[in-house]
Parts: sequence; structure tokens; C-alpha cells
Amino acid sequence: MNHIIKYPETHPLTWRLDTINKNPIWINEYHKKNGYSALKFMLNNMTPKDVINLVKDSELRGRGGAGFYTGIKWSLMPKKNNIPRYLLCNADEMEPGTYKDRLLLEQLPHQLLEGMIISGFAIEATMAYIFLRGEYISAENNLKKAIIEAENCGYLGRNILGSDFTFKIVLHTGAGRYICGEETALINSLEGKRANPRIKPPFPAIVGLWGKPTCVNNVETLSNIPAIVLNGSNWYKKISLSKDRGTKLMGFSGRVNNPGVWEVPFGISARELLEDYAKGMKKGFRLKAWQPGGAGTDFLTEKNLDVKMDFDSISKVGSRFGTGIAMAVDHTVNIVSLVLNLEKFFSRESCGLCTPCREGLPWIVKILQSFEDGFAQNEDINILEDLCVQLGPGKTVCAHAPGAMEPLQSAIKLFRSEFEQCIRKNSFSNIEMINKKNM
Ligand code: L3W
Repeated sequence: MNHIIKYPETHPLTWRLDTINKNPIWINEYHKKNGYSALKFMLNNMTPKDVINLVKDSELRGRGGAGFYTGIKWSLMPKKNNIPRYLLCNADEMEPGTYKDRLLLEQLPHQLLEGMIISGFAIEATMAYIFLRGEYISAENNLKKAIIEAENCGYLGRNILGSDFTFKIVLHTGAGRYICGEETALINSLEGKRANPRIKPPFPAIVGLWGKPTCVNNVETLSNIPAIVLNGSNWYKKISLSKDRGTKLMGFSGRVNNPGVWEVPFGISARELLEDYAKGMKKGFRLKAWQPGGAGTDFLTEKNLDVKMDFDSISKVGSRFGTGIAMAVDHTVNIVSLVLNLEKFFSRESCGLCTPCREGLPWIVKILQSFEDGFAQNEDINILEDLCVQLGPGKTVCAHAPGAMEPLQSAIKLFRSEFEQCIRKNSFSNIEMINKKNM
């Protein structure tokens, strides 16, 4: 994080963090900084319906990538009956280049727990799981300690703070599969099954964990809840500069002077993020392209830098806001090699359930490798473009393959000449070989 001054009024997620001391905020410090007062306020003054309405009013959108409205998702759960219902925190942060939830998990575990307890109350769940990326060892240790601290203070367990609300949180660590970030694969994995996505609908809100109504929310989404309860929905809406409300952890990585993650209002421009926060490109490097929010988002170029960083604005220029953690590609990077690297990742991480994804991604890797090795033919560009359609939206159970096609299709569209250059190299080398043979 930068040494940027943060305030409770404008930084609902990170105001409690001391930018110099990177230790986690344990219970005593959390208490000193208004911690668990949102929970206490809610238990004394609000019904589950009030909390859902408040979050609906705040227009908070999911921070995992899809941007679905949180209050609406909660309100889609069936009416309370005797059937158990679950809250799942998606902490399986594995998107290449994305490292925002890690900050909240490692340094502000109590803020997440408080957000989860309030959310559990709202959807009338008594049980929650945190599905944590297995490699996040510090986050695991910190969450374990924070859960015990919260239990000891009566914030978790039976009859929380003397109320009739009972709520338990269990921490589960994943075994290193990217697909577990997809909510239904996550549910299968948690049930001990192979992590294949399920067909939706039914959505988890209706048929989720163990077949019961389940709400899956991202770490950053849930971490926003305490501040919304304490300060209200109007306050939350006002701190944004765009029609997507509140703030967002955004970042920039690549050959920039100050790679990092910062809490900023929705609607700042990508240029501000790159130049003011990431301090611009490193000396000697020019920006060639950038991805706004993860490996599975379309490339944009320098021309798009004045776009507002929010869901609709990024869609309008042909990409996806995704996780909001941007990656800069500098002018020395060969786009074919970069896309090959990304597609190798997506191919390896396919769960293998759907044929287009299982067979198509390795095929794409082979074709891209032939470009890099100098064996590609002219028609291979057309084949790649056709595969972008065959693996695109609507052809598979989940968004893995369509996401993998976004960098490929945009790379061909924006940097077609780099693909063509690989082909030309191939024909030159063939001619050279023929000439040599004839000599
Ligand atoms: C009830 C309806 N619920 C939609 C829910 C749905 C889901 C959310 C968004 O994700 C992106 C992709 C990846 N009744 C509902 C309903 N919902 N209609 O709303 O749903 P949807 O379909 O727009 O997106 P999706 O297919 O779930 C695709 C990204 O999500 N992704 C996320 C990973 C996140 C993590 C993380 O948080 N740690 O890893 C994975 O695929 O980038 O853009 O909850 O159930 N009528």
C-alpha cells in the first residue's frame, strides 16, 4: 500500500490500516477502531430484512469479478423455513495478477469476520465457511487466530452477545485449483467432490451447499458491510465518483514504478490509477496494452486510459472491469508470447468437464506455440478467431473458457500484425532452407 492518508469517511475498507506498520489488526486494536460496533448496533436495532434493505439501498456490487448486486443476491434466497442455509466467503483468490483480497485477509481479518456475521444474520444463516486459497498461509494463520478471538468475545457461537442469533464460521483451505473460485466448483470442492462447476440455474441462492440455499460472496464484498451498517447507504453511495457505489481496491502491476493495491472511489480514471498511484511506467518502458481486472479480461491500450474504472465504463470500451486489479504490458513484450503464457495457464486449470474447454484450450496452446516457434500458417489466425467463438459465452457450463478467450480475441484484434510477423518469419525461413538445399 502507498503512504496515502486514509479516512473512515472515504476509505471504508482500509481506514484502520497503518501504512507503516503492516501487522494485522488484532482484536484490541480493532475494538479501539470502532470494531464490532456495527455488529452491536445491528443486533440492537435491526431485523434481517432491515440489513438486506440497507445493503440493497447501498447498491454494493460483488467484488469477485461479476459485479452482481449483493443486496439483490441476498434477497433472492428463499423465505426462511426449517431448512439450513449457508454463507460462503469466496477467499480463493487465484486470478493471475490479482492480490486485493489477500490484503484484507492478512491485515483486517476481524473486519471480514464482522462483515460475515452481519451478512449471516441478514440471510438468516447459522453456519458459514471461508474457502481460502491454500497458498495464503499468513491469511490462514491470521484468520484462525481472529476466529478464536471473536469466539472468546462472544461475537461467534451460540446466542451472540445475548441475542437469539447463533452463528459459526469454519475456515477451509483449498488445494490449489483456480476453478474453485467459480462458486459452484467451490461448493462441490467443499462437499468433498471433484471441483467441477454446476449448471446454473439453479443458482446457489436456491440450491447450494449440500443442496441448501447458499450465498457466496467475495472477501472484499463482505468486508464492506460493517462500514455500510455504521454509516448508512447514502454515505456509501456518495463516496463514489460513478454510478457504481463506494470504493474499490484497485491496483496496477507490470513495469510500473510503484506496483500495488489502493482503495480508491469507483470512477477514477485508469490514467490516474497508472500515473498517480502506480507512478507511471518505469523509465525506458512505454505502455503497450493493459488488462483492467485479471488475466481473463480483454486487453485495452493507451488510448483507453481515460476510461472510468467502473463496471459499465470498462464494458463500453470493450473489456471487463473484473477484479479491478490492472496489469500493464510494456512495449518490449511480444503479445503472442504473453497470450501463449496466459492460455497455458487457462488450459492447465480447465476442470475438463466441457469438451470445448477441455479440448479447445490445449489446441489453442499448440497453435500459439507454433506461432512462437515459427511454424504457423496464415489460416492459423482464422482458426484462432474461430476458436474464440467456439469457446466463447454460452458454449460451456462456466465462464472459464469464455474468460480465457478475452485476452486472445483482443490480442488478435489489437495486435494482429504481431501474429502475422510470426508467419512471415516462418515463410522466410522456409525460403532460406530451400535456397540452402538448392546451393
Ligand atoms: C440468484 C439469480 N443468484 C446471478 C448470482 C450468481 C453469482 C453472481 C454472479 O461469475 C465471473 C467471471 C469470473 N438468482 C442470479 C444469481 N446470480 N443471477 O450472481 O453471477 P454471474 O452469472 O453473473 O457470474 P458468474 O458466472 O458466477 C463469472 C468470476 O466471476 N469468477 C469469480 C471468481 C471469484 C473469486 C473470488 O471471489 N475469490 O475467485 C469465477 O468464475 O472472473 O467474470 O453469485 O450465483 N437469478
